Amino acid sequence: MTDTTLPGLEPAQSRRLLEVARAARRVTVLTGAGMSAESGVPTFRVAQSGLWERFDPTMLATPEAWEADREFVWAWYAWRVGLVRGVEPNAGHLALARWAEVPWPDGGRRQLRIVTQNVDDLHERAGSQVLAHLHGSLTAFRCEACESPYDGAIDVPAEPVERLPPPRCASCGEAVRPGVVWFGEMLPEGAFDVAADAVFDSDLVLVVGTSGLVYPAAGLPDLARGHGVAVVELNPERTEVSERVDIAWRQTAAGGLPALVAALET
Ligand code: BV8
Repeated sequence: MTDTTLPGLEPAQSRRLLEVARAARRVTVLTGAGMSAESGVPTFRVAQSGLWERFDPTMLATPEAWEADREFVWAWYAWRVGLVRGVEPNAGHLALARWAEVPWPDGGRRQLRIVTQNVDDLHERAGSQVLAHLHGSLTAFRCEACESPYDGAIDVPAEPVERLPPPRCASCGEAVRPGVVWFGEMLPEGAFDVAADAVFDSDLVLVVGTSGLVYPAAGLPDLARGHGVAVVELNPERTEVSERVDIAWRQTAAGGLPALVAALET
């Protein structure tokens, strides 16, 4: 095993992280918007591009905004659907998919579980399974009234438009809404419990690309740490969780994860 120094870490921290990662048979990765940033998907903290730059996403991603103006909020989601369809998983997503395949010294399998706050499908398109989409998914739509799943076409305008009528439910005729969790809404049934069980049952929790501001997701690293699990943050910036992790790795997802997995593969 070559003594690799991971980009963005001091040699001693790099050795420590590699030691923990090599010994970790059960790894849970908690990802936020920064995981998809290098694919070209804007994070929540960075001003949305173009038409939406003057709107605060945390004000748009609410039941109140939807009730107030469905066509305005639907246009934002249709734009995001088009954006995600037009990008690819980045090297960080692909590295996580490879990590799951790195054999355990006795030839067994490592267990890599992904819990994401992201509503895109880039982990899945990179070949990973996602244990929990804590905040729902941009690829799932349902009737706002009878909750029938909607699997019809989602028309994405060629150019961003400020208003777009949402599709209507085939069963009851009411408006179709995105299958995401808005601020003030409960998480999908059981999602948080599944995520908490995963961090409790881990040798290593890696927190990638989240500002750690949105609860209850932001409480998962503390749960891990309180349970004696090693917690590492991978984020180019300091965040709300930085003081509460064992190693704060100031690197990007696509910069750090491929280097870490390559070191595990040697
Ligand atoms: C809940 C889906 C129980 C939608 C999202 C008052 C009333 C009601 C609730 C609350 C309240 N006060 C507080 C709450 C709780 C609230 C909350 O936490 N609010 C915050 C703002 C204080 N939470 C909720 O409402 C949750 N539900 O609590 O239910 C309940 C119910 C009713 C009443 C009481 C309690 C539901 C929250 C889910 C919201 N939905 N998304 C959509 O996408 O449209 S949240 C959305 O924003 C994302 O999913 C994500 O979770 C969050 C953004 O956070 P991040 O992912 O961290 O992204 P961010 O942009 O912030 O940061 C990016 C990071 O990446 C940065 O650190 C950056 O440095 C880093 N980065 C950048 N580039 C890279 C990088 N890292 C690595 N590599 C790079 N290249």
